Amino acid sequence: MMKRASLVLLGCALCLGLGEAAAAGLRVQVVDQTGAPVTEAVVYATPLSGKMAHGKPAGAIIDQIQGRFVPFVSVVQTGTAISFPNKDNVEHDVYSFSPAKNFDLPLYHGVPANPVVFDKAGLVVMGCNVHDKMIAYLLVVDTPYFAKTDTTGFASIDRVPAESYKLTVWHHRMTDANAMPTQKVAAGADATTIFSLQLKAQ
Ligand SMILES: [Cu+2]
Repeated sequence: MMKRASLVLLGCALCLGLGEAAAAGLRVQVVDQTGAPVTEAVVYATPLSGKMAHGKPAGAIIDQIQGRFVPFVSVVQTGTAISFPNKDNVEHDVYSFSPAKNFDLPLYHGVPANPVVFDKAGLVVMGCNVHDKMIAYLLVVDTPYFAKTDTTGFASIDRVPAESYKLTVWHHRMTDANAMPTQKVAAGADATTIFSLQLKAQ
């Protein structure tokens, strides 16, 4: 029986592709200055050792649905190709003047032929040049370990190698977007790291 159990464990470690490092998770809660949970905050973890899983990041999608970008907030690893399908009956344009990605997809229906590759870390704020209310935020980060908080303010970054990380948090209503709070944590400590943000009114 013992032998069978150890084989099962070995099989699981191999299927996760983690090599000798055990998998662990990072759990974060984000609250605002009143203690209320903050949804749509981005949390990302940078290994202090600098070691990260290699490989091309999977692609991502930001839809246009009923005159809105969906999701409103995204986070991807540097190098990710994002497709921008327009699911509305009216044409939309997608553009950004952000230093991390200055681009424009001229007015279109359907799915543009080529995705946009986000090859530089930083914040990308996107809009549509015919619908001023359309806005989307994309944080491009130099790590594959990231998550977004849910409506209860919690985010889990799962299956990270068991080591120490710098956790960074960003939210689109932060009073100072250039001062993203950070905390150092060890994965696997089984604790929730709490961030308290100063947010502008909605
Ligand atoms: Cu539009």
